[in-house]
Amino acid sequence: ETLPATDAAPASLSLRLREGTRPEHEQAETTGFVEKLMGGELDVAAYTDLAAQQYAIYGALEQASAQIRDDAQGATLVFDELTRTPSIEKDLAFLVGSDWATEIRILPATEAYVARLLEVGTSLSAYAAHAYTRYLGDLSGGQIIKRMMERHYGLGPDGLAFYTFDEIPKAKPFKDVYRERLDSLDLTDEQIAETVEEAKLAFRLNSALFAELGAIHC
Ligand code: VER
Repeated sequence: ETLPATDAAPASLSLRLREGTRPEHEQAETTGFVEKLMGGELDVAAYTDLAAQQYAIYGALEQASAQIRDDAQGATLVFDELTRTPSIEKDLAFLVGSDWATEIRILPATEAYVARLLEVGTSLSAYAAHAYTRYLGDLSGGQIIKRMMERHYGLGPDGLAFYTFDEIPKAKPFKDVYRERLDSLDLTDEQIAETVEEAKLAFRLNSALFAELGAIHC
């Protein structure tokens, strides 16, 4: 990779996020849990456990979304069609049963992830980082995960509502709009650097969760 000339326009936030989290993405994608889940070596119980952790994570993320909406800049990043909590609730009702809320248990790595979201999630830069990491991931790799869960574990559409964005028929144009919104935020250089750092942390929190799920299911 060549360094930009000093007079070149600085890279956009969306590009800096993509480039800045590339190693962390690679790391998350290649954890044993993810590789085995994707390869059909695990079972529906492993997928269900992941869904339960995501229930807690999206509860906190979407609580932050509801608050950041009150901020003019924050509001530009909040899209109702991304909201995942009701979809995860549907998936868990199917996967676990109507008593899912008392049956699921939240792992320590999930608690740490949720704590971070509750701590910083209503700052604009941190919200941008966490929402980017999850939602653009769900619209990208998430669609591959959906196909693998269908193929290997006979799921879908019941149990896979999380990966189904009814109001986003095409991920690509939506992701383009989302990146434009990120790039239109009025952030200082310092806030941009903070956003990239927080996104790296968001990936690491996901990897730590996969490690814990791997210790249980692999
Ligand atoms: Fe990734 N992802 N991903 N991903 N992803 C893409 C883009 C992307 C993929 C594939 C792809 C995660 O895991 C996976 C994220 C975030 C995350 C492709 C494009 C696979 C196959 C897996 C694992 C099954 C995880 C765990 C995360 C974060 C929690 C983001 C944010 C993006 C958008 C990158 C950008 O800026 O364009 C094919």
